[in-house]
Amino acid sequence: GVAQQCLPYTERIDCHPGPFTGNNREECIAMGCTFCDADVPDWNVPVCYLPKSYGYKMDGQPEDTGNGFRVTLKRATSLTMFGSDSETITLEVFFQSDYRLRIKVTDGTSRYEVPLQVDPAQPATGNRLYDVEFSNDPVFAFKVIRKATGTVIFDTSLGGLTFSDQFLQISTRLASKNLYGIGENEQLTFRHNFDKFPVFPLFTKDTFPDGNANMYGVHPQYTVLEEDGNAHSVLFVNSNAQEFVVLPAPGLLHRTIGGIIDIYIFLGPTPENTAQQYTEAIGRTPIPPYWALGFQLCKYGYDNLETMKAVVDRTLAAQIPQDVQYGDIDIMDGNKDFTVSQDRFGGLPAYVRELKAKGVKFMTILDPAIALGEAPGTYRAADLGKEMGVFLNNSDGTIFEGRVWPSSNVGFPDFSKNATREWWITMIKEFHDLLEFDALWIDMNEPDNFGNGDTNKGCPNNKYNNPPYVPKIRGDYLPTSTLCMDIEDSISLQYNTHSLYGWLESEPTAAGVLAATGKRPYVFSRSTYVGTGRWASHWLGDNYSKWRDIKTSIIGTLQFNQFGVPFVGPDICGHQGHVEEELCQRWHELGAFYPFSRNHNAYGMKDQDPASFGPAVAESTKKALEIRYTYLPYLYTLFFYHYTQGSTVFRALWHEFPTEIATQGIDTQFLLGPGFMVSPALNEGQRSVNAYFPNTRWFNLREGTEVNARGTTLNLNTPLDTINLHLRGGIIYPTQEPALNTELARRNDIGITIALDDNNSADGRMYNDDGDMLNPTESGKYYLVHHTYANGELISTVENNGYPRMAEIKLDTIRILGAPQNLSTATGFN
Ligand code: MIG
Repeated sequence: GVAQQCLPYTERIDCHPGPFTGNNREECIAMGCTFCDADVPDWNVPVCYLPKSYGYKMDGQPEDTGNGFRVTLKRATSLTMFGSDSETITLEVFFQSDYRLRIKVTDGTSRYEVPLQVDPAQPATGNRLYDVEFSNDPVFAFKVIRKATGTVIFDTSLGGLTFSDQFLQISTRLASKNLYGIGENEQLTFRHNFDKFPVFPLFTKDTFPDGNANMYGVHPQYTVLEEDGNAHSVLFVNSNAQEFVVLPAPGLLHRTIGGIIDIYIFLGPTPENTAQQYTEAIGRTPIPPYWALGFQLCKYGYDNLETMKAVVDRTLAAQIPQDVQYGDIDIMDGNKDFTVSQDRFGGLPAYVRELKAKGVKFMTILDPAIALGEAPGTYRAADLGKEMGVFLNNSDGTIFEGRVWPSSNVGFPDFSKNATREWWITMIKEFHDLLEFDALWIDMNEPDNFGNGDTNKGCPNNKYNNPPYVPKIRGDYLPTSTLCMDIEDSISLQYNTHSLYGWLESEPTAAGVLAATGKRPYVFSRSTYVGTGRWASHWLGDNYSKWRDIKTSIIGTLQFNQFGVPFVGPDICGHQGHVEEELCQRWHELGAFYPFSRNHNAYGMKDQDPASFGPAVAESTKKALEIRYTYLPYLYTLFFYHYTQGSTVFRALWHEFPTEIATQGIDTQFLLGPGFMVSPALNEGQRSVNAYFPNTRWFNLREGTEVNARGTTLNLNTPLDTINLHLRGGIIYPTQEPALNTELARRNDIGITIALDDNNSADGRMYNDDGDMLNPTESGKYYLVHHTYANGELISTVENNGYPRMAEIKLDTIRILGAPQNLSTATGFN
C-alpha cells in the first residue's frame, strides 16, 4: 500500500518548510516533492519531503589541492524549493590542522560572507584526526570520519543540500544523541531532545525566554559527545536569519536565507579540547578585571539616588560582599545615552567617587539608539553623530528613525564604520568626565526598535524585507521590532548583518572604556555573535523570577561557556516578576557560583537585593558569597586558563567525565573548572538534592570530609540556607581570606586547599596580576605558581614572577583533604 512507499520519518528532509497556501498534497506534488501523511505521528513530521534523488552530483573527480579537496557540483534535479538555485557550486575542504577542517561551498558569484576573524590553528602535520570521503549515489554527499575510532561525525547523506539565492540548507547525520549547543534560545535541557523535530531559529532579537524563540544572540555552533566519550564541535559561519532542526535520524538540518555554506569542524578529542579549539579559531575572552568577579547589584528603577544608596547601605549593614553597584537607564535624563538626570541623580558623580574610595565600582548602561529630536546644541551625542554621519540610512537615503526609550525618534549608529567607532569612543570618554564609571553594559543592541522598521515609513516591500522563506523567528516578518533589512551599512545589508549589530558595537565600546578609564576594559552585551568574547561578555537577559528560570540559568551559562563567552550569568532572582523569598534565597546561593554574579530586576518589580528580605536570605547569601570570595583566586585562575588555553570556566560534568554515561544528561549540577562541584536545590520546597558523584575522590568543601560515593548518586540533605559544594581530589585550589569587596580581599592572606587523589597527590596553579591592568599575560606582568603535592611533600614552583606585590601577600593556610594520617590544617606560614 501507500505506507510502504513512504520514507521512514527518521529519514525525511522537509521539502516545504514554509506554510502551504492551498491543498497540501497537490502543492507538494506539483513541486516535485513526495507527499505521505500515512502512519505519521501527529507532530511536525514532514509530510512533504525531498526525494532521495534531490541535490547535486559531482562533475568529475574530487581534486586534491594538497591540503584538502575541491569538488565541482552540478544540480541534479529540477525540483526547486524557493527558486534561483545555483546550477554549479564548488565545495572546498581545507585541512587547516590535524584537529580542524573547514568546508566551504560557494557558487562563483560574489555572495555575502561574514567578516569573521578566524585565527589559525597548529598546521596539519599529516597525523590528521579525520578523513573525508565523498559519494555520488544517488546524489553527492560527504562524510567526515574520526580515524582513531571510525566514528562518522559529519555525514550529509541524509540529503537536502540546497544552494539558492535566498535559501541554503545542509543536513548531517549525528554520531550520537548527545547534542549540546546552538543558541541563543531558551533550552529546558542542556542535552537536546530529538523528539518532534524541534526547530531553533537564530536571528538576534529582544525576546523574553519563550521556548525555542530566537533570542538576543546568534551562535550556530554545537558539540556532540560521541558514544565512546570523544567529542567534536561544529560551527556554521552564517549571520543571516537561520534555523537548525534537530532530526530523529539522529541528525541536524541547517537552513539559512543568505551568505554561503561555511562549516568548521573541531575534532577534540576531549570535550574541553573542542572548546579550546573552537575559541582558538573565534577568539577568547580576556581575563576580566578582578573586581568584576565580585558580587554585583543592579535594578532598573531605583528612580533616585537615595534609593540606590539605601541598597548599598543595607547590603553593607548585612555584611554582604559587594563589588559593583549599577545605574540602569533611569539614571539618565529622559533615557538619553551619556546623560545623568539632574533632578533625580544630581549627586551621582560624587557618590560614585565615594563608592570608589571604599572599593566599590560603578557600572552603567548604554543603548545604541540616540535621540534625534532634541534641539540642536542641546544634545551632543546627536549633534556630533549627525556631523560625523554615523547614523544608518533608509534605502531612500534619509536617516532611519525608530522608537526606543527616549521621547523622540532615535537613530541607529552604524558600528561597521570607523567614523562611528571614533564618535562612540569620544562620547564614552566625555561621559566619563561627567560620571566616573568603571565599565559599561550595552543593551538593546539586537538592535531593538519598538516598531517594525522606520517609525514614519515602515519598510519597502522587496526581496530583503520579504524573502521567499522566513525561518521560524518571532514575528515572522524580519523587520519586526528592528530595522529594515534593505538598510545598508559599510559591510552589507541588514538582511545579512542584522545579527552582527551588538557584535559590531562591542569592540568600540571596549575601546571606549579603555580610553576613558585607562584600565582593562570590561563590557558586557545583551546581543552576541560568534567571537563576541574577544571584546565583551554576556548576561542571559530578561529571565523570569520563576523556578523554571533558575534551572535554565545553568543551561544558558553552560552554553555560553561553550560559545567562548565564559564570563556569563543570569539576573539572579530573575528579571520579570516579584520574586518569592525561597526562590531568591536559593538563587543567591547558586548565584554565588556563576562566573558573572549579578542580581538585577525590572522596572516596577519589588526589591530583590539580598538585604531587602529578612535575615534568612541575607545570611545565606553572605555565607555563599564568602565562599565565592574565598575561592576567587581559583576562579581568576580559571579565566587565565580560558584566555590562554580556551578552557571553559563553568563546566558540564561530562566535560571532565565524558565516558560516564550518567554525566551526559546532567544540567542541574556543574563544575567550576575541573574540580569545584556545585549541586544546588532548584525546586520549591526541596530540602534534599540527588547529586551524582563522578568516579573519583570527592570532599565536602565546608567540612573537608570525604564523600563515600563514586560513580553514583547520593541524596544530600540540603537545608534552605545551604548549597552543596564539593571539591574533586587531585587538585590544589588557591584561596584567599574573603572581605566585603575584592579591593579589600586582595590584601588578605592566601591559602591553598590540597584535595588528594587516590595516590595522595594533587596539582594546581594560582594566577594573579594587579587586577585591572591591560594585557597582563602579553606583557608578562603576572604571577603564576605551580603547586604539586606528592609523597607528603608540597613543591611550589613560581613559573612567572611578574607581579611584585605577590611578595607582600602571606601564604597563611594550607588545608589538606584526604591525607592518610589525618594531616589537618596547617597555618602560620611565612
Ligand atoms: O526594555 O535598561 O534586558 O536588563 O534593565 C528594557 C532597562 C530595557 C532591557 C534589559 C534589562 C534592563 C532594561 N532593558
